[in-house]
This record gives sequence, structure tokens and C-alpha cells, in this order.
Amino acid sequence: MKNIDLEKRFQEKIDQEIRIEPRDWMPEKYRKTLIRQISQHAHSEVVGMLPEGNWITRAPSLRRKVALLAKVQDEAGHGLYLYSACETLGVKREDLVNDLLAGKAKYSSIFNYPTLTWADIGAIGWLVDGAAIMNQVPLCRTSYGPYARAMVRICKEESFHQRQGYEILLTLVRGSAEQKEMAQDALNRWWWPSLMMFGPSDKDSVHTAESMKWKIKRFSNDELRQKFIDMTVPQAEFLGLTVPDPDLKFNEETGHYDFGEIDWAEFWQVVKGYGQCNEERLEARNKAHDNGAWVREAADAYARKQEKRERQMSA
Ligand code: BYC
Repeated sequence: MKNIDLEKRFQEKIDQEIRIEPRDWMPEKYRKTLIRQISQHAHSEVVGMLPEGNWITRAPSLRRKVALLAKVQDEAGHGLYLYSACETLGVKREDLVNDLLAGKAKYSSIFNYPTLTWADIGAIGWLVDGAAIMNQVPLCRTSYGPYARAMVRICKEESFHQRQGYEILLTLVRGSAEQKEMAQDALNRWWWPSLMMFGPSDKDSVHTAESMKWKIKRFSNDELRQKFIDMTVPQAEFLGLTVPDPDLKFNEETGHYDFGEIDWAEFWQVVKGYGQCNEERLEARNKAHDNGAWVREAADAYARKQEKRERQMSA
């Protein structure tokens, strides 16, 4: 079949909501876009462990420590499902990881901000995981089968993460004046970076139009950002905290919150590698990778031994 006919049939499948599977024909650009998005997503999960990992030894109680440990461990798992989904597109996990370690690959801007107090762990769960859920629930219906299936489990776990974060903040705002202040300070620092997680505004987003045509993305960056703001502002009110945006106002006509201008210069600085913690994050990932070399070697040796045993059994 000619490429043009294959492409037509491919788009018809997408339009009819038929999932694309690894062995199906797909345009090269669709494959590349998926590799880009899924690998960036996987890297974000893995780097996302670092700001929170920083607080495991300092969690204020055993209960908080257990919940945080479980959350960070979940994120490692999410990274693994996503690298596996990405491998079905014909790339090697090792190459993707090497690109991350060399600073060539992108991961979410949000993880380049520091976690200064315990309230930041609450703010990350509430806002960062809240934003992640808003962005990722539609990805359970993304057109590429392995990515969509990985997202189902990821979203279930993210919703537990979001609740543990909100509960941390709820406890702090009901505590002493200092604790409430700490929660407010965390909201002040995490609010704008959380809005940036959804990516550039639609007019500057290079990939959205094509990704929506292929149903990789179901909503644009601005649509998801607006949904997130509409959902989160009442939650901030319930906590008795103030969203740090003087222009934030409910618009009776549209039924949505109007909000102030995002500092896009800051966003691009962070994406280009010049955020507060970009260097620190890459150093920490490289160190963890080097320290884990013996585990990879042992796993390889075990796999080779198993293979040999299976060959002997079937001979
Ligand atoms: N940070 O054309 P655009 C999580 C890049 S949550 C850094 O709109 P697209 C977690 C973008 O990659 C976070 N870079 O792109 C939560 C592109 O660069 P390239 C991860 C960003 O792909 C809690 C350029 O800007 N979630 O994991 O259509 C705990 C133009 O953007 C960002 C996902 O990855 C950013 N914020 O839309 C632990 C979800 N935004 O590739 C972990 C899946 C944009 O041309 N991904 N860029 O060099 C997506 O939904 C989409 O990829 C995005 C961007 C909405 C992020």
C-alpha cells in the first residue's frame, strides 16, 4: 500500500477511536512524537523523586514517612512503566536514560524548584500531583495503546498522592500560626510553577495541534491549565490560604477563574536548564546511576544464567 493510503487509514482509525498498537503502521512523526512525550514523562517521574526524597529522613512522624516512602516508590514504578511503553516504539531504554544523564533530554520544569520546608511536601502532593492528574487522566484515552494502559495505573496512584499532600496542608493550617504561615509560604512558591507544568500557552505550543489531531493529547495546554485553576482555587479557600495572584477572579460570564500573566521568561529559563536546581538534579541522577551499576550488572548476569538454563532444558 502507498504511504498516502496508509496515512489515510491510520487517521481513520484514530478518528474512530481505535487504539494504535506497536505492530500497527504509524507515521514516523507520530512515533517520534510519542517517544519524545513518553520519555520526557518517564524522566519527569524519575527526577520527580528527588525533591521529595530529600524529606524522607525528615518526615515529622512515622505515618508521614511511610506515606512519603510509598509515594516516592510509586514514582519510580511510573518511570518504569513509561520507559517500557516507550520501548515498544523501537527505542532502547538505555539510550533514553543516557540522554537524561547527559542533560540532553527534557523533564518537567517543576522538579527544578527546591523543597525548603515540610509544607512543600504537602504543596507538591496537592498542586503538582493535582496538575499531573489533570494532565494525565485524559492520557488514559490517548491513541497509543501501551501509553494509555500505563496511564490507568499511574492515575490511580497519583490520586492517592494528591490526597496525602492535601491532608498534610490541612493538618498544618489547623495547627499553630507558624504552621499555617509555612503552608501559605509553600503555596506562594509552588502556585506559579505548578501552572507552568501544563506547558507554554496554546499560541506558543509547537506540538499541540498535531498531537490533538492524532489524539495523543485530548486537551490543549491552556484548556488543562484552566481546568486545574477552576478545581484548585476552591480547595485553597477550604484550606483558608490565599492564592498568590492579585488578578485571580471568578468570571460570572465564562464560569471560569480569570488569572494573571504567567512569567514565561522564568519558564523557558528553567526548561533550558537554568532553574534553581537543574544542575543539582542531574548530578543526583548521575550519582544514583553510577552507584547502581552493580545492580544492573547483577541483573544482567542473572538473566544470562536463566537464559542458559532455559536453553539447556529445551535442548
Ligand atoms: N517542563 O509544544 P509543547 C509527573 C516543552 S508530572 C519542561 O506544548 P507538548 C510527576 C515540550 O517538551 C510531569 N518542558 O509540547 C508528578 C516541548 O519541548 P520539545 C510530567 C516542557 O509535548 C508528581 C516544548 O516545551 N508529565 O511526572 O505538546 C510527582 C514545547 O511544548 C514543559 C508529563 O510529561 C514543562 N512543564 O506538551 C512525580 C505528561 N512543557 O520536546 C512526577 C505528558 C512543555 O519540543 N506530557 N515543555 O523539545 C504532556 O502532556 C505534554 O508533553 C506537555 C507538553 C503538556 C508537558
